[in-house]
Amino acid sequence: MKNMLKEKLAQGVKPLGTFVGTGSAAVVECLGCAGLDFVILDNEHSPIEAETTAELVRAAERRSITPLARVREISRPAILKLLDVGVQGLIIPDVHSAEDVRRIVSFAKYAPVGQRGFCPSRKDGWGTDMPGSVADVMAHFNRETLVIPQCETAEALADIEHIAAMDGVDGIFIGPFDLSISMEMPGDFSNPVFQAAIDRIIKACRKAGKKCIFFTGTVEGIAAGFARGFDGMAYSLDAAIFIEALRERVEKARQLSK
Ligand code: 3PY
Ligand code: MG
Repeated sequence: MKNMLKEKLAQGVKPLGTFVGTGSAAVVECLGCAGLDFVILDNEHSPIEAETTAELVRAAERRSITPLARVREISRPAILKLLDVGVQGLIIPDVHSAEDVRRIVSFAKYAPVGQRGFCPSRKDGWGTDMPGSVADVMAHFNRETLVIPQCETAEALADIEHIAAMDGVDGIFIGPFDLSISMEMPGDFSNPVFQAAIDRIIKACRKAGKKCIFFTGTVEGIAAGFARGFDGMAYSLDAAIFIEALRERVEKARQLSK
């Protein structure tokens, strides 16, 4: 299956997505109906595991919204299971070093780039959708699978030029909350030192020819992020969007009912 998000990132059409933590396939369908480009099925900060992820991927495919997953940890089973149920890219949190990234690539990409284990699985219709020989399938998934480590630790920031340039890395996803915490300025996003770190990450990605994706909790932040030069933006998370939209309506209804 062609990775539409990869294509949109290459074309510079400003793809927009959100995190999903509710584990609801109906919510994923709604996000597709609403016109988002990608969803990040959050296996880190929510109860979602690979089994639920498979159901959410089906919903995403039904509505042509690219399913990515954020992995729970840097381990072979955590990465392999998500790729085998058909997610088209990985966001990997809590990266501390180039060695972490080397391990991520070795689990996520087939030889010769990495050492991903091979088995017919949901991603290829259990062998019925294989695009050619085993070698062709390996090359296909290596090409179509996005591997995007997060830059959200001071250690990753310190080596970001090296990390962004590594083979098998398609881009970097900045986690502003954890990065600010790791830089000992929790939530102080306007701090010039924090802003300089963001510029450094963008520059490292540009120099390496890789994509840079940012997270924002506001609609204004989406436009500001694209204006700053991010290739993609992740806006908020499903539960928070639902609460905000509903709260607005509840408040309006209460005002109108006075
Ligand atoms: C962070 O801000 O730390 C993130 O990981 C965003 O999801
Ligand atoms: Mg984080």
